[in-house]
Amino acid sequence: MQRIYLDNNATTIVDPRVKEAMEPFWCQLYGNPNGLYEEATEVHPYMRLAFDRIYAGISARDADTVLLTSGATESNNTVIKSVWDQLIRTGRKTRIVTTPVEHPCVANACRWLSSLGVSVTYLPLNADGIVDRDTLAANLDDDVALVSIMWANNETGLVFPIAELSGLCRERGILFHTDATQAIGKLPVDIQKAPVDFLSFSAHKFHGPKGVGGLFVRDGVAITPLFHGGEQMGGLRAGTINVPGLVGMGLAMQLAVDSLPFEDREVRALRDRLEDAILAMEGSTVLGSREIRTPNTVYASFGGVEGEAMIWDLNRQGIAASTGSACASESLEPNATLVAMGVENDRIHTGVRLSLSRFTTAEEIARTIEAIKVSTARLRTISPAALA
Ligand code: C6P
Repeated sequence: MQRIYLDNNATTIVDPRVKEAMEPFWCQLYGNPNGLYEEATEVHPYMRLAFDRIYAGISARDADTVLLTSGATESNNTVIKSVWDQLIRTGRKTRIVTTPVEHPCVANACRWLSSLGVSVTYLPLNADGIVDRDTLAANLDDDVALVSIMWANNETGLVFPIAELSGLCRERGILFHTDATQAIGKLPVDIQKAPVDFLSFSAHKFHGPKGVGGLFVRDGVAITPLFHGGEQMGGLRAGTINVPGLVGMGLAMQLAVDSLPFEDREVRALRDRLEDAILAMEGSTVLGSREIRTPNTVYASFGGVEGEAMIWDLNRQGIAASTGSACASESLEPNATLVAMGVENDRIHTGVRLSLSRFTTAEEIARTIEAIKVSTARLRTISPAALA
């Protein structure tokens, strides 16, 4: 049985063109780029090309900085701890403003700062499940060091109005960070239109390799390194540069941007077909309006069917999906995103995240729809909470 992969918000298949582009950097072009000999310098043009592709992908300017990191977790930690070091520890500001639906690498970094006595404000979500301009405006004052709001949520796919929110912070002179991990490759990400100061991303979410990501830092914004060590990245991110990862991420970024029209048309159409079929099933609901969601994501609830049971049953039928964030899949706590969105208790454990990619086919979606019907029917006959 050919398996169907529908957990693309957790990670994606590496595009074969990206794999091929990385190939020479294992056994041929393996020099440490900080060396002074030919094996080192011969990788420089490939690194430059990769950085050019990354800068172009988010419309960064030459004077801006993009740090190569190990992924969005590191990028997000760098921003939050750097702002603490620069503005809060020094007594210039006291507060961080964020949302209750950030990925754990933002949420737990903020929690750690709270344990040090930093005040963290969690903005309430509006009826659409996002933060609006007025809510942010009402929570800003001169004490705010940083606003950190994700571009798109990894579980629901809901998209936050980052251009508007970052524009507001720019007007007030407050630093703005966005975790764009789930936005790159799904939506246009243009930091000339959205005046953010920091932006994080991870290559493996857009058909690049795992363990490599980036942090955009706007020109003129100071940053304290998370890692102390060598002089790589101008001393802002020490550690030997992951050349294969950088080369792979550069091409993956370019392909992701080139694929945006396809994502918006074809992937969205498949997602909508899946979503329409789910909504036509008795007792099923979908979280958040599809107009403000990433085109690849649907977070569905099959009334009376435990999300985890559904995942196991779909897995038996050859389909990979999740109940939410992969890194929280072993947690027994109720899903924080759903709690923040005010989802009723009896629905909180019934969520299933289905996330497509540009590699998902119409035939796979047709098979998934049939499999969901089979799983729901089977599980409702054995679940005590099932609908009558
Ligand atoms: N979300 C998910 O299943 P790393 O692991 O550092 O490459 O990316 C972390 C990360 C940061 N921000 C957002 C919005 C994310 O979605 C992720 C990864 C996966 O939803 C794995 S937990």
